Amino acid sequence: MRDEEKDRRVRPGRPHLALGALSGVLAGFASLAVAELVAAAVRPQSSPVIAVGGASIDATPAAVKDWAIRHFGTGDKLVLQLGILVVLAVLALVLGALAVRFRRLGAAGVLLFGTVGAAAALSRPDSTGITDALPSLVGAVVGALLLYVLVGRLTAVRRPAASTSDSATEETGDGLSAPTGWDRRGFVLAAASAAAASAAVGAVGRSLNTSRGQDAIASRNGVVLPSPGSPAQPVPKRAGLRIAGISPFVTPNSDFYRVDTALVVPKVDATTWRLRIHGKGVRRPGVYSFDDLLRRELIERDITLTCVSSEVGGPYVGNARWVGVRLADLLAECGVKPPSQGGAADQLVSRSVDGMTIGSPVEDVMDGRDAMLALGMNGEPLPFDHGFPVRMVVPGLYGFVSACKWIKDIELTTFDSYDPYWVKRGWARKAPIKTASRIDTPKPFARPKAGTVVIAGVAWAQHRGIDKVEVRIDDGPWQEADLAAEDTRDTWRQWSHPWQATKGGHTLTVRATDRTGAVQTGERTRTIPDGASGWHSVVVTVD
Ligand SMILES: Nc1nc2c(c(=O)[nH]1)N[C@H]1C(S)=C(S)[C@@H](COP(=O)(O)O)O[C@H]1N2
Ligand SMILES: [Mo]
Repeated sequence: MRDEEKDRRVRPGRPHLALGALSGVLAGFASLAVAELVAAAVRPQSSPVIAVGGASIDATPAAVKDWAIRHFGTGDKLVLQLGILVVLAVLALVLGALAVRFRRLGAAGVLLFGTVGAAAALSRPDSTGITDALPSLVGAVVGALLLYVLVGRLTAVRRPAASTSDSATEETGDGLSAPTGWDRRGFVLAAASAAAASAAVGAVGRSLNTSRGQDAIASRNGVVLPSPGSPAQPVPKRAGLRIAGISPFVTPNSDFYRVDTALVVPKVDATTWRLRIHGKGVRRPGVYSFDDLLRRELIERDITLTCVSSEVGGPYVGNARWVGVRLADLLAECGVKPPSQGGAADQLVSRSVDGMTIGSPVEDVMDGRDAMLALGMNGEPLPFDHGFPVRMVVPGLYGFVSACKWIKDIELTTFDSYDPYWVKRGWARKAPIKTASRIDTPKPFARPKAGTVVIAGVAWAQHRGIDKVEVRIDDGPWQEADLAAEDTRDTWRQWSHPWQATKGGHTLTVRATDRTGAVQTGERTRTIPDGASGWHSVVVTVD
């Protein structure tokens, strides 16, 4: 009898540890699933993975973030979320195993992680209040209870009535008849139903979350962009070369690069959207609705947008036709003067609904260039990914110092008194776009046939314009490439060069000269703090 009793004692040996770890993972899964459902009721951004992900993006050192953008591109956000899930899974395994010995401690651990998620959600710059803590907290409570119950099944044994205070004594039920001393049937049943319930709850939460923003979608569908009072000149026919592999002159919205910190793309309802203009030296602060902007004279301009995180030859550059309101006019209406005319503010800080802050020189946006609050992109309202309902676009400045998407607030201030988001993370306060050029074709490591090979690509020096592009084969002389027609000095320019390719390996290099006469420097620098410099080279083998 004693021996038999002993056999049924809890011995957290290997199998129990493994099942404990499994319980931990199931508890974690249940927590996230419940959180997803609660987030659908609160707002998608408050779900723990999104909140912790957002917090990690903000806390990531600039160099690492830059590396992530370069290596994973727009997929960087997916990689981050998968990373968080992997870390959570490992923690859940450990907590689950721990819970086999220390049941309460395991459950408390789950609650602790819930608190971390809640804290992250509350500390996000776009947090809308205390309810943002709910998804993490409710999820954690459910997860903790589940872990407690599941591990209870693992430690359920028959004990003499006068047994110790081991937590296992709390258990009764089916476990009593389990031959191995733990409630196998109860565990399998509880685990399987928990997994199934979590999957269902998670799926419902997911679909509710993804179908959110119906008002925003409806408002976007309802936008009719009036024809611009100041239309763009037609793109010259010869601005776009017919060469396979070259970047099209106008980048379609679906191919336009996307760089931002938003794990959930903000879906803003244009009918309730407002833009506030205020701050230093703003004599007549204003609040504008989307309709207020639509009623103004609209300008239409072709402007090439460039990201500072694009390496030499990198992909984060695109050219679109934007329609919007001239920013300088709006600022003047609010009584703002540029510093050169005695204005008090030299920095314009734009704020987005997701808490991004971007600083631009007031002088630049009021110097006569076509800085605008864009409402349309390539003939349609801004896509959500690109800032619907309104974003800033400033010719000649990298996106991180100008192109605020989902904008909601413009504050006039000084560079001395405020550092916006990227500046706090080591990037430059001011960043005009560097003169650059890229070989689009042939691709690196291509194997063209000997004979005429057309080398072609794009060059840009927004607001200065491209004057010349030169190509060099190996260490040969620089040869002038043929330039396509220029659209405006705010757009990129295509170029091509027919090369009589000879067999063997060759290095093709390109450099541009802008209208100020400055030749693109061959000196390589990193992207941080104010943009990469250096020449783009492509190595090919001619067969
Ligand atoms: N709200 C918000 N606006 C933003 C950003 C961001 O992270 N959040 N990123 C900026 C950067 S770094 C660039 S390069 C451009 C990119 O614009 P796109 O995604 O439309 O190409 O948006 C800018 N505007
Ligand atoms: Mo950027």
